[in-house]
Amino acid sequence: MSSAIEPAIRLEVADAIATITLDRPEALNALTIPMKRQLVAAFETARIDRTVRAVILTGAGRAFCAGQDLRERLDPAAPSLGEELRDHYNPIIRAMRALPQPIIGAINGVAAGAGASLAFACDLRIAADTASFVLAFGRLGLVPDSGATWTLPRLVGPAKAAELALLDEPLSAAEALRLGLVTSVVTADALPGEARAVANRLATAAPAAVAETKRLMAAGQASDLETALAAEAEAQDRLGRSTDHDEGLAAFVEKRPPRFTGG
Ligand code: LHQ
Repeated sequence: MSSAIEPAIRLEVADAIATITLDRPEALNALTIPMKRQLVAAFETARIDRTVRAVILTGAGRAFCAGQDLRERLDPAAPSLGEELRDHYNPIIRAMRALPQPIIGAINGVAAGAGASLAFACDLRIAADTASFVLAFGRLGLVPDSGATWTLPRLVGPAKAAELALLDEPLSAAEALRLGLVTSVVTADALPGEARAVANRLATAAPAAVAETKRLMAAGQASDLETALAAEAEAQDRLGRSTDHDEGLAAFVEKRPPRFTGG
């Protein structure tokens, strides 16, 4: 299935993978209000599609996303920045973090401002060697937003996060790899194939286990050890009664790859 969601978000579903493309290359995929609404809608479409086991988020053209469309902000009728965040950005980040399926950010070029925040909200990131991350908020007299104050310190540690946020220096793909912010760096030509390969691996994993892993890893960031231990036991109890767990055990004994069905 392929559908063009107006105005500049593309959603394609094929072989259990939903690919969401920010598609406004002439403005480096800078985000307008209609795009943000459609991005939330695209994640919702992926969420309720039971055939979708993994999501790829990427950008068309030479950039991943240049963040907020700054020209749109010049409109005197533009909402206040607080409204903009509460009504348009925060719902995207919530949708991404609450999505049961894992999201792979295929970072094909520069990710700036809220574009970097989108990349940080993915579960895994793969970068083209031409990609870079730049917070860019400070030079506009703003704080990092769209979850970046929460995600970035958790991804790279507080010291590096402070450096990136306060100095606004671009972080290269190579440096992002060294920090563990991205899983791998490939050429721009190889990026779509590499993203699909990782998505395929996730699409053949047990979906409930993947969803619970994503949920528990996030919850673990904000809880104490006892709470995490209890949450793991509760989830494992449920997963232990699933047919996918039976299949995993059977596959081990029969020395074959498991075929998970989501049961
Ligand atoms: C753009 C943009 C853009 C419009 C490139 N808007 N057109 C902010 C406020 C509101 C609410 C809440 O949160 C936020 C969060 C944020 O996202 S703040 C950060 C906003 N983003 C930026 O400050 C990044 C601005 N862009 C840049 O610094 C550069 O364009 C980068 C470093 C991304 C890329 O540089 P270049 O490769 O040299 O490309 P370029 O600057 O020549 O851009 C190409 C075109 O894209 C150009 O249009 P033109 O018609 O002149 O060819 C740019 O105007 C347009 N573009 N970013 N954010």
